[in-house]
Amino acid sequence: MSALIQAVLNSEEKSDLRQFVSELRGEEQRYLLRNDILGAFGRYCSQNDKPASFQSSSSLGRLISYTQEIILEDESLCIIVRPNIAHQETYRLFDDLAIEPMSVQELLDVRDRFVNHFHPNEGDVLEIDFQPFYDYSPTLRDPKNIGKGVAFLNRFLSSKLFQDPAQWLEALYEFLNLHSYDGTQLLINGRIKSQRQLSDQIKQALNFVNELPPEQPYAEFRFDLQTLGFEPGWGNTASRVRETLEILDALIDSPDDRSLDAFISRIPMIFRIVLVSPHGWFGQEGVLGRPDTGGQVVYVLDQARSLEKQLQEDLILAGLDVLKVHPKVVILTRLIPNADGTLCNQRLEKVHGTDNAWILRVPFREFNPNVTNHWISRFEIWPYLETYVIDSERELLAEFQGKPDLIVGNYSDGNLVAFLLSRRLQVTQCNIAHALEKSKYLFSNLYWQELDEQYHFSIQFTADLIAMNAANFIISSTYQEIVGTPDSVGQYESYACFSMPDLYHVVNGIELFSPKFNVVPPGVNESVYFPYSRTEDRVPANRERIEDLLFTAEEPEHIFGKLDDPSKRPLFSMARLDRIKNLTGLAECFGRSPELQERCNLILVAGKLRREESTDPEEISEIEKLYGLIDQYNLHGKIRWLGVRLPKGDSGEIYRVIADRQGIFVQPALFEAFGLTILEAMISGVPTFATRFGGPLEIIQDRVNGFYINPTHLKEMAQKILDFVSKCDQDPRAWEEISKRGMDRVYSTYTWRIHTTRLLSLAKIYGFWNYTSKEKREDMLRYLEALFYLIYRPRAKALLEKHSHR
Ligand code: UDP
Ligand code: LCN
Repeated sequence: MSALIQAVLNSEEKSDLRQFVSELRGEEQRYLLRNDILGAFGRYCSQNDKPASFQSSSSLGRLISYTQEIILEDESLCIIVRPNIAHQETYRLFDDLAIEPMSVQELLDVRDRFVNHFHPNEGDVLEIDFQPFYDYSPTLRDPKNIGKGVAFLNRFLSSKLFQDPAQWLEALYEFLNLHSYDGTQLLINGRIKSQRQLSDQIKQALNFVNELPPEQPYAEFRFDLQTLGFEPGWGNTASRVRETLEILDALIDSPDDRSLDAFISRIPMIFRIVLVSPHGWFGQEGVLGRPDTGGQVVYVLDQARSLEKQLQEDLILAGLDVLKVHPKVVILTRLIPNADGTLCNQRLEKVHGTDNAWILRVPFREFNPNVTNHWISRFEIWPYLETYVIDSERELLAEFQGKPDLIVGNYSDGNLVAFLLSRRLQVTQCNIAHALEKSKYLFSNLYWQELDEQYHFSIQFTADLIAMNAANFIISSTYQEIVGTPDSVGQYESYACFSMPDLYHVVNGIELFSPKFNVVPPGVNESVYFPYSRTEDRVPANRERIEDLLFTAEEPEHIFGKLDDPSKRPLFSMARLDRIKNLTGLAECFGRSPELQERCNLILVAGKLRREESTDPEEISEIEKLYGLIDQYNLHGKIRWLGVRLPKGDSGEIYRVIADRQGIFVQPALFEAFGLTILEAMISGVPTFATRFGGPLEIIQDRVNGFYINPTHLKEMAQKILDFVSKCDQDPRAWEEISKRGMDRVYSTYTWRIHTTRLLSLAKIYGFWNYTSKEKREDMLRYLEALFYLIYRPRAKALLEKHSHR
């Protein structure tokens, strides 16, 4: 029984609990979420003249603050408490305050009953449970270590493996034997015939390289090493080869997890990488800001560039230039025949600024050309993915002239494709969620039947469950993406247990304590986004053009609004016109605050200006809402709204121009998984106010290098911005200080170099453990395939049938 509940029941606060419950019963709402619960308790406290300390620190107050949900039923209520991160308990509380714990199954039945989808006399629904598959793999204990999976895995598995030296040496020997590039053997050759010989030969090789000048290039002693049994891959100079051999020697004689990590991270195992991102407009120009096309495209392109560079550097360091190795990164996306002026109908496109990174576009099979010739929303593309995998596999094998070494999926569709491809090709699978849709839409699972017509969540959530469990490893941008914060549930956590009424119950959807999770945040393209103060790297003509575009140019085709006083401090925001991005909330906050309007102009770069130009229902409704707010609060003369697609360079200069005018960036999303615009604004030197719901909570440290805002409290949000503006008006150093600290934050923590070094090391280490521990995952993978064929596929087929009538 929860200590929190026990404390209330054992004290005089028991009567408060009784009264609070009876007041809840008097209200109409039967399903209360955390905000509703806190609101109701606040009202209870003020109506009953409770001191502030009661609300915050009484036993009942603490219980309430940990309560995520309350569902009221006729005879009792169901209370879901989350006393710790990633840990949830459910109780049934009767009116006489008798209390009993509830099982996950009972909770899911209650939820179904709430939406009138509980039919006990018609049999049970399918229960999906992954727990048995995780029972025999290691799990972390302490929630604070969630997201640091690889360090744990290394410690755990190596301690097991090192206990049996003979097995360990055999595993190491076999692993070293595995590596080759285009048919050329790497690391060790047939002259080393056993693990015992390996150890002897290493000592001989060390004696040999110890005699060489440290900087002597590998090419000059390659064949001497070959005679001793060593092929390329140990280093590019005598000193590098020596270091690598020494680490291996230590690993053989006295193994420990750190040297294992260091050794695996430096050996060449990865040459060809696929980054899968099927949906949206994936391109390098003219695509950003369209529905579904935002940060993910920016992320994957920057990641591809950075990975290619890192692979090149690593392979040179490993001495592989003697073999003329050319690492290759392929971004696999969808070819869209009707490309609306973009290059999305081009099969192959080189990624700018790289030697060998490419966008490979494979079309969906035609089915109904009225659909498949055009952009298809991410919510609708499910029917096309299975055949897309078959076609893509063929194209990838041709493109690489062989198999890739790593497949990285992006978002629900890309992760599903990565799963199917990895399964066919037997390659390590990494997942990146970017944003899991489930927690973005309130009650998206419970009301899936009502929402399915528009969103098809029944397919998407099934795909998510399959892909996240199949992945060898998952990288997340933040810790809270996995398990949330003390008071909010994480995105992955929301898959742990949920009901899809009439379809299935998920009693254990993902093991959050699995070492497969690793937090590896993205970076920002530093040649596009850099501090406004680096004037030597800025082009004055561009700056003037962007100033004109933002504040004065009259282009009714793309720009709405003429500023009465363009010299006022700009409040700037840039985002897709999604409901969740909540630019309309920012406009309303501005509209309701005459003081803000007095001191600032609002500048928005977002979506399109005309509803007729959009095919996306959410975008259309946001366009209408924005015009409505401009009229309602008479914001004419105080707002500019640019419906433009900016070339990449311009989008960097925009932030810098805002910084030149000591402006502010506001990111008002109702929820933001990560938020690349926040990094872009901060690195440019623009003080940033960002939503406290989601990733920004980890990027920004409130009042140190930026500010949190609560976009559901418009008055408080306006006040927080206003306070800062007033402070800066009095003393411009206040602006400069936050501006500088924002830049420092990004440079110290969010760079692509940090990201890719980490990603490649993870890929190698998980690859090593998958091979060495011969992890038995086949049972889980078979179960996942069953879900794919029995749930995913028929639903995707039904959607295809609907598409055939369009
Ligand atoms: N972006 C843009 N033009 C727009 C809207 C967005 O160039 O009209 C870019 C923005 O600079 C950022 C990305 O799209 O690089 C949006 O990424 P973020 O992570 O902030 O949000 P997402 O759109 O992925 O939800
Ligand atoms: C998707 C989102 O919604 C953003 O929050 C992220 O920044 C972006 O993807 C890149 O991961």
